[in-house]
Amino acid sequence: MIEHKPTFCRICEPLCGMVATVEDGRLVALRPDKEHPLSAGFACQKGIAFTEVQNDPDRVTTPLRRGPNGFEAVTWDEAMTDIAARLSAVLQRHGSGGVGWYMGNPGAFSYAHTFAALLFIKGLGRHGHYFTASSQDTNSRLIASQLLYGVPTSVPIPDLTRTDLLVMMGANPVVSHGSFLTAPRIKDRMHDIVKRGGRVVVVDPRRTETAVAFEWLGIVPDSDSYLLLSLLQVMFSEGLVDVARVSDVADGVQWLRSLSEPFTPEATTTHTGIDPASVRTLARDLVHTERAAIYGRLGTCVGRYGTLTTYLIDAVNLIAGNLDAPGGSVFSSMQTVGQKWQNTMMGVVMRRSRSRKRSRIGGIPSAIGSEPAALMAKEITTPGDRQIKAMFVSAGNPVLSVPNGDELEAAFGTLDLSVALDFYVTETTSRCDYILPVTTMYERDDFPYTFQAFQATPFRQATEAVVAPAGESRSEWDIVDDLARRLGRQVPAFAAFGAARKALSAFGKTLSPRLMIDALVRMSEGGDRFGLRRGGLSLRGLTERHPHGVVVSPHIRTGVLRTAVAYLSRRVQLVHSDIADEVAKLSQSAHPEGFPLRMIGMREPRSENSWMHNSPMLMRGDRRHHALIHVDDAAELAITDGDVVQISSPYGQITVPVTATKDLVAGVVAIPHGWGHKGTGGWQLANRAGGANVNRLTSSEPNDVESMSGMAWLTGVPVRIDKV
Ligand SMILES: Nc1nc2c(c(=O)[nH]1)N[C@H]1C(S)=C(S)[C@@H](COP(=O)(O)OP(=O)(O)OC[C@H]3O[C@@H](n4cnc5c(=O)[nH]c(N)nc54)[C@H](O)[C@@H]3O)O[C@H]1N2
Ligand SMILES: Nc1nc2c(c(=O)[nH]1)N[C@H]1C(S)=C(S)[C@@H](COP(=O)(O)OP(=O)(O)OC[C@H]3O[C@@H](n4cnc5c(=O)[nH]c(N)nc54)[C@H](O)[C@@H]3O)O[C@H]1N2
Ligand code: SF4
Ligand SMILES: [Mo]
Repeated sequence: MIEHKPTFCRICEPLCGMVATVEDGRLVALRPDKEHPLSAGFACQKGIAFTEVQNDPDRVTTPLRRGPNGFEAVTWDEAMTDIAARLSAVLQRHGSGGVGWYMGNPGAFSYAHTFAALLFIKGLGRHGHYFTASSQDTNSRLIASQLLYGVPTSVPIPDLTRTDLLVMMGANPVVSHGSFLTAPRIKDRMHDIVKRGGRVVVVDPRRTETAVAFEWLGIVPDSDSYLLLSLLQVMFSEGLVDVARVSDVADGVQWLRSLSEPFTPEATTTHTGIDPASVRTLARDLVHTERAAIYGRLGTCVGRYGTLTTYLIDAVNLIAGNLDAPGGSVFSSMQTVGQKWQNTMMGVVMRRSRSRKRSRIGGIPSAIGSEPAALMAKEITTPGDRQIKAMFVSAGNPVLSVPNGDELEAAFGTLDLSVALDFYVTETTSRCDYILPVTTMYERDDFPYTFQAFQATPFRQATEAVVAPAGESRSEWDIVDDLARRLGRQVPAFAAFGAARKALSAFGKTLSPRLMIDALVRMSEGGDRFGLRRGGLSLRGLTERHPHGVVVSPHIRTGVLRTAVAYLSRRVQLVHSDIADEVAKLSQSAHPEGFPLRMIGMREPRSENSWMHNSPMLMRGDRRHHALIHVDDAAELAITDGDVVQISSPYGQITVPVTATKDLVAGVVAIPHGWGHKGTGGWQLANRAGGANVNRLTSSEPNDVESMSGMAWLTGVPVRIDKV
C-alpha cells in the first residue's frame, strides 16, 4: 500500500513542510509540501535526502554494547539492566554530581526529547551536570536577554515580513535557512524586502552566499562589539535618539550613552576594518528608516564577547526606536494565557539559578540551567566532589562539535559509564559503553515547541509519526522513562513521577510530554481553551484538521514589551556592571604572536553539522573538506588552490586542503566544522570522506570560555598557515 502523508522536516529551523511517501510501512520518498502555507513547495537537498538517513544501512537499530572486539548487539533488557545497575552504583558513591547529560542540536527539534533529558538530569538531584549544544550556539543570546529583559526566553527577532532595512550580522541564511528565525523560504522573504524598496545589509568577514545576493559590509572577525558601540556613539552624538521615548521603556539610557562615548567610528575603524563614513551612514539609516532591524546570529554569538555583542545589538534596536515596533525587532511568542506572569516566574527562577549555580571548573554561572560544554572534558577528568563518572549523550557529537575534541575523546575513556542515544556510530558514540538506538524525526509525533518564539509568521503545525520505529529503535522519552522506573526507589523525584503516572493512568491518561504540549497549544493564541473556544486548536485538532499547518496571525504582535520583560518594573534594564567589565576587557584583549590570521566557520548547503555526511545524495561529486583563504594571503604564502596546508592555533593543529578566494576579508581563514570522521565501524561513507576536526584549533581552557554565558570561543581564533 502507498500512502502520502503530510508532515514537516526537523533538520533545521524553517521546519519546511514535507510529504512522506510510505510504501508498506517504509519511508520511500520525501517531497516538499506544496500545500504548506509558508514553505509552499520548498525543501532543500538535506530535507529530501533524509530518506537516506532513515533507511541507512549503517543506521543503528539494536542496542549495542562495547566489548573487547568492538560493538555487539544486546537486548534492551540486558542493556537497561546493566546501565541502571552501573548508574545506581555511581549515584550511591558520588551522588547526582557524578552524572552528566549532553544533549545535542537535534534534541531541540523534539519536544519529548527535551523533556526527557531535563526530567532525567534534574530528577536525579541538584548536582547533576547538564550540557547542551547551546553553549556552542546561542547561550550568549539567551544571557543577553536575561540581562535586558529579565528572562532568557524573551528573544527578539527581526520582523522579516514588514521590515525595510535588515542588517544581518554573523548569519548566512541563504545556506543555513535561518536561525532563531523560523521563516521558510527565507531567501525569498529577504528578496521581498528589496522588492518593496528596502535593503538587506550583511555584516560578515566573508562575502557569503547571502552577502552576494544582497549588500556586503566586510568586518574583521570578533570585532562586532566595536561596530555596535560606534553605532550607538553616532546615534547619541548626532542627536538621533528620542531619549524621552526610549527612557519611557528602559532604565539606563544615559549610562549606555557614557559607555559608548569613547567609541567614535574613527576610534573603532582599526578594529573593525569598516570606514567611519559607512558606520555613520548605517547609524543614520537605522534611525531614519521607519521599519528597520538589526539581527545577529551564530557569528556574533560565538566570539569572545558574545553576550556583550548580543546585548549591543538589542541596545541599537532599542536606541534607534526599532524594538517592539512593526518592521523592527519584535517578540514572537505563542501568546499563552498569563504569559506576563509566566515570564515573571521564569525570570525569578532563572536569575536565582544563575546567581547560585556555577560550574565546578571555571566558575561560570549557569545559563538556562546548563553548563559550558567546552569544560565537559575537564569536568570528567578533574578529581574532586561532583566529578562526572557517568555520562549520557543524546543527539550530539561533541567530539567534533566542542572545543578540543581530542581531550574529550580521551576523557570518555575514563568514565565508569557512558551511554549514547543516537542512530549512528559516530566519533562520539563509538567512545561510549552503550549505543541505544533512537527513533528518527519521522518515527515520532512532534510539535516544534522550541521554535514557536522565533516564527516570523505565527504558525502552528503538528505531526504524527509517519512510519513505525525501525528495528528496535525507541524514543528518548521511552528510554528515560524506562530508566526512571528502574531507579524509582533510589531517586525520590523518579518515585514521585512514578506515583503521578500511576494516579493519571487511573483516569485513562498517560503521563507524557504530549499532555503538556497539548495544554500549551490549547492555552495559547488560536487554542481551544479546553473547549471554551469553538474551532480553536489542540494538538489533535492540528494534525487532523490542519495537516499542512495553519497561520494563526499574519504578523507578529507588537506593543508587547511589558509582557516580554520579566522584571517587575516592566522596563528594559540597560545597566549591568558585567557589561561595563566586558567593554573594558575589549581594549585589553591582544592576539598571541605568531598567529597572524583569524579563523571563522563556514556552513555548507549539503552538511548539517557533523551528521549528514553518510548520505550518498549529499556527498555526490566526491565532496571533501576544505578551507578558504584570501588570495593575497595565498600569494604571500605561495599557496595554490588544492594545496594541503597545516593550520595551527595556540591550541592545536589540523591539515586540510585550501582554496583561495577574494570573497573574504584579508587575514581570515574560513573552515567548515563537523568534519574529521574516522574509524572503521559506523558511518562508512562519512568515514571515507574524512576531513579534519576544526575544533582541534579551538580552546577548552576555562579562561577562553566566555565568562558571562559559558560560550565556546569559535570565531576569530588566531591561526597560522604553513605549507606541508
Ligand atoms: N546547511 C546547513 N544549514 C544549517 C546548519 C548546517 O550545518 N548546515 N546548521 C544549523 C545550525 S546548528 C545553526 S546554529 C544555524 C546557524 O545559522 P547562521 O546563524 O546563519 O550561521 P552560519 O551559517 O554559521 O553563519 C554565520 C556567519 O557568521 C560569519 N561570522 C563569523 N565570525 C563572525 C564575526 O565575528 N562577526 C560577524 N559579523 N560575522 C561572523 C560567518 O562568516 C558566517 O557567514 O544553521 C543551521 N542550518
Ligand atoms: N568550530 C565550530 N564548532 C561548532 C559550530 C561552528 O559553527 N563552528 N557550530 C556549533 C553549533 S551551532 C551546533 S548546534 C553544534 C552541533 O553539535 P552537536 O549537536 O553536538 O552535533 P551534531 O553534529 O549536530 O550531531 C547530532 C547527532 O545527533 C544524531 N541525531 C540526529 N537526529 C537525532 C534524533 O532525533 N535523536 C537522537 N537521539 N539523535 C539524533 C546524529 O546522528 C548525530 O550523531 O556544533 C557546534 N560546533
Ligand atoms: S531547509 Fe531545513 S527544514 Fe527545510 S528541508 Fe532543508 S533541512 Fe529541512
Ligand atoms: Mo546550532
